[in-house]
Amino acid sequence: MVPLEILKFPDPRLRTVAKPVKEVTGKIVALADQMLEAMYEAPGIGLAATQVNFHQRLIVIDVSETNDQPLILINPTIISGEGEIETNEGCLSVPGFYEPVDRFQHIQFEATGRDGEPFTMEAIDLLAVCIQHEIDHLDGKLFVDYLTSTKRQLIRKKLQKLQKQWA
Ligand code: QAP
Ligand code: CO
Repeated sequence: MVPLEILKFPDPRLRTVAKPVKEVTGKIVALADQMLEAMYEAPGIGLAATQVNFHQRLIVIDVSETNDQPLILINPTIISGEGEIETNEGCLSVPGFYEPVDRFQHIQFEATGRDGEPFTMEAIDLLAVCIQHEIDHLDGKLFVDYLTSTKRQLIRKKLQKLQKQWA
């Protein structure tokens, strides 16, 4: 199988708003499994379909130290959030940059699983942060959007320069 390519900021395709998954087909499950592979390979703790240029509401996450707790969340929605936590966030689409971002510390969310069954769940701390970060991707948002425009422009310039070197 062809490995998935991860889009890099400021690629305009990262601004696409993803469409809800209508049905959890074999194709969706196969994409989710490939995304998990790409995420572990990176290595990362979360990846949204938007980042691999599939504009459907699907994210994969594994915040465990042992890389054995994969989560596949289809059509994830935050129902409620409380508290605040600041985390040094990074992103596979913004390689090499980490900046503090404030998010809810505790969330309740709903999603559909790999088996096509909807469920609701609670998450705290890093998992809660990661889910919020990945859902942002599905809405065309990046963590750099929470930084000052000066910082965001600096990151954009540095990444554009690097990408010209790679091309
Ligand atoms: C989102 O990000 C996240 O810059 C997931 O060179 C990150 O997996 C949520 C990565 C932190 C909360 C806290 C970043 C890999 C991975 C890089 C990632 C890099 C290599 C980022
Ligand atoms: Co990201």
